[in-house]
Amino acid sequence: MPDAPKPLVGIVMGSKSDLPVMKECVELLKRFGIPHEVSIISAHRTPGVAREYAMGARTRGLELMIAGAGMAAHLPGVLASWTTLPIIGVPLASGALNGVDALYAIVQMPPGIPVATVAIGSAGARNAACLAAQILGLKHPAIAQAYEDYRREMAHSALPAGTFEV
Ligand code: RP5
Repeated sequence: MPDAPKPLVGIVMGSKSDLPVMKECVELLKRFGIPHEVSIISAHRTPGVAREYAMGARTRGLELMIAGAGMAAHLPGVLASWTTLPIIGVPLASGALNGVDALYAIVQMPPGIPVATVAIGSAGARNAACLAAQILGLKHPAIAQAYEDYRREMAHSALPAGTFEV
């Protein structure tokens, strides 16, 4: 049996409670045929693991990381501080502020260490996979094609089948 392709994307989330939403990101990456790995790493509960993971990512062949977190949501920024790979941050609605806290924490990175921030929750999780496909598609033609197919299918499903009365 041939070896599984090496992951290009590392999906990281702060808690297993983030998994139901981040699964939507994983499903889309699968659809685009993007090899990936999924980890649960907390920037505040396991900061050493977060550092090791980000520092070793490029050497292990990852080309970008997607990080989902809720509440103070420092995980994407912490990963970004330990690597020069692009980081996509997904704010999750897990606290009393419904994800607005996480959105601000992730999007408001000081200059020099960006995190490409997508929408709160499930729309963001899916858009993180789309953005990853767009970035990786610059180098990997099969991924660019898979994403174009997805966009075409989306356009078709938005078209009405015929005339209809409202
Ligand atoms: C963050 O705190 C996680 O990303 C999660 O969204 C939130 C709550 O974590 P749990 O208390 O459910 O583990 O670190």
